[in-house]
Amino acid sequence: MTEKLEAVLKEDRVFEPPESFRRSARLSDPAQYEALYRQSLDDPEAFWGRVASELHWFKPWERVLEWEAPNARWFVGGRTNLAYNALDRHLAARRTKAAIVFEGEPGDSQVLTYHDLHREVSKFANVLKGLGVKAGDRVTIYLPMIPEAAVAMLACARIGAIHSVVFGGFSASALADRIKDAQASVLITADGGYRRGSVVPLKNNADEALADAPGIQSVVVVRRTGEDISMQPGRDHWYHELMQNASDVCPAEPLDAEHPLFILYTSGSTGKPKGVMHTTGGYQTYVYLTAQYVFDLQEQDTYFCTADVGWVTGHSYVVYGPLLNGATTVMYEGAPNWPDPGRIWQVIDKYGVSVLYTAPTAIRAFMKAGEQWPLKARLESLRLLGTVGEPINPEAWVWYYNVIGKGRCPVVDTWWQTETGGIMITTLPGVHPMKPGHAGKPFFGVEPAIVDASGQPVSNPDEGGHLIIRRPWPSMLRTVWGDPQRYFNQYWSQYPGNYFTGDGARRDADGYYLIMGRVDDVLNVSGHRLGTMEVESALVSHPAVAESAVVGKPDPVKGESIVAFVTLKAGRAGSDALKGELKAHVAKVIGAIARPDEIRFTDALPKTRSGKIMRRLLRQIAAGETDIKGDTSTLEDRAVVEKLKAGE
Ligand code: 6R9
Repeated sequence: MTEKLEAVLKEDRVFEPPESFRRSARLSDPAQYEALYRQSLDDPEAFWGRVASELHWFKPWERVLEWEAPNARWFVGGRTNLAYNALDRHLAARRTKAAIVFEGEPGDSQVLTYHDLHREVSKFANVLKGLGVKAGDRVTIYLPMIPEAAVAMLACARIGAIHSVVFGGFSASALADRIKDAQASVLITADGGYRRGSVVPLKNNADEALADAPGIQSVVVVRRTGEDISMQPGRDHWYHELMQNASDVCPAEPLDAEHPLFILYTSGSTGKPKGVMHTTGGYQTYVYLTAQYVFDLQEQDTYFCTADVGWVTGHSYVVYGPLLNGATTVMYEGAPNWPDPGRIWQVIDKYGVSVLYTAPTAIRAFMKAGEQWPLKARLESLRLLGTVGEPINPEAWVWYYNVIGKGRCPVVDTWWQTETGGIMITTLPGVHPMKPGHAGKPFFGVEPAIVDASGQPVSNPDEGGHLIIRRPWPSMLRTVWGDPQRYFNQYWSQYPGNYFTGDGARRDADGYYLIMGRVDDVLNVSGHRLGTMEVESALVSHPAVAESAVVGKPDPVKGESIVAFVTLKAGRAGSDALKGELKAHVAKVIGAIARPDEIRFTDALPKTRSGKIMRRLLRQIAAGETDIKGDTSTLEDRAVVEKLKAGE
């Protein structure tokens, strides 16, 4: 943790919110933040009740919160519908305003007004009903970043079906695992999607997955690339054909506030990815408010978040947060640097984007490609910049601020997780001075703390510890799908009554949080979470592999790269060809994002006497450190470490 920290701490400049921004910001006075924050902690029921009442409820709640750790219920007894709040609620004042502006990788584009989106969602909700989908049923969505992805999510929300979006970059077997775990009955996919000039064969992957996931009764296929694909009669249907005959009248279902909204799979330190479950009333209230204040959303904004809907950022801040606020959200299909590193800046100029939200790994890649690319664009529509997904190194922060924001756009460094549903720690753009590398202050209603292993708060400013959250917030995950025990063990057992984030952090004398990264066996590769165990079990499923241990290694662009130490079965010899084969095997089992960057063959792995792999040592070896620090007294065989260091 200390090495990571040193890199982060080099910058000590503080940047005030630019005056031109502050003048028209929703909040511009630190005293306003302090007063609202205090209210949100002193009387959370009054605070969140007030926010929720800005949305539509078919039936008012009886109690704002019922809390008995680890189970929270928000807006108890209330009935509402997120699709209604994101669409119908805006029709009177914003009917012809652009809701979704879509840019395809090949350069095609499409604009859906609130009226259009409301119609498409209503029709697709009727399509789902026609396929027998009922409230509470699970629908898996495996689509590229095209408007139909948002339509499908909102259509599920409209009828109370629970969506489970699976990132289009995941493999057939990862898709099959997620379909089976959720026991989904309908799959929505496309013939293909565009990525870096080639076609991702989504339907072929889906067919392969379905051979192993027979619970799916109907598949809806969006025609995107025109690929030749096979359609299984009776099971597979074209989206456009079903939509042609669907009625555009579908009243939003009045759902219980705690009705499940979605499941989203994410990696943990042990076992298979877990299905994080979010519910309706609290989630919509929290993402509505965070999108509004953190991005300072105003009527004339054009907002662009580059995340894929396959990740939580795509759920909360491509689709739900902006639409709940009646904003215009840009969806971009492909890679932001395809066909060249100027693409993202062109998209910003083309649509006049005013708020940009992206990941540090993308910023570092743009830095590496050179200033000439953004300098070719005007970028004058931008007024606010955001980052998410991993710690941002101050160098990248300052580049983003100067080269992209030209010193006139505040940068919000937003810390949150799949489990938290919405942004938890950030500066507010018109209010707080910015410190590069520090995420900033807790959002309204969030009470973080930094504790040592025994749960005692650390006593000094800038002292590192585990980041926990002391009380429930509206968009908190409610459970791990099908596994309440794992929900308890993972998040609530270490510090009873408190939510454990899995991150290390420190807080400075001004109350700014600095996130130091995961303290568990979760990697963060290009802002994507991956469990070391997932990659290890993919490797071990190859016939040549006896055992493997996977660790992260600091990487200047990706944040972390994946290094796999592998021991082979008797009679198998390591070779470059086998390294290539193992990398391809992992990509096939999980998806390209999990492909190891480096494979190292070894005779043995360093273990404790009780047989636990000592990853701490492997991390140091992977990083090329020669002087192995820390306690090695429990190591069973010191010679193993010497050999690994020597690269044998
Ligand atoms: C939203 C999202 C969550 C993990 C989280 C932390 C890391 C996210 C960060 C950050 C430092 C930030 N993380 N934002 N670290 N600064 N601004 O990314 O969700 O995919 O679940 O990842 O990402 O380690 O625990 P998710």
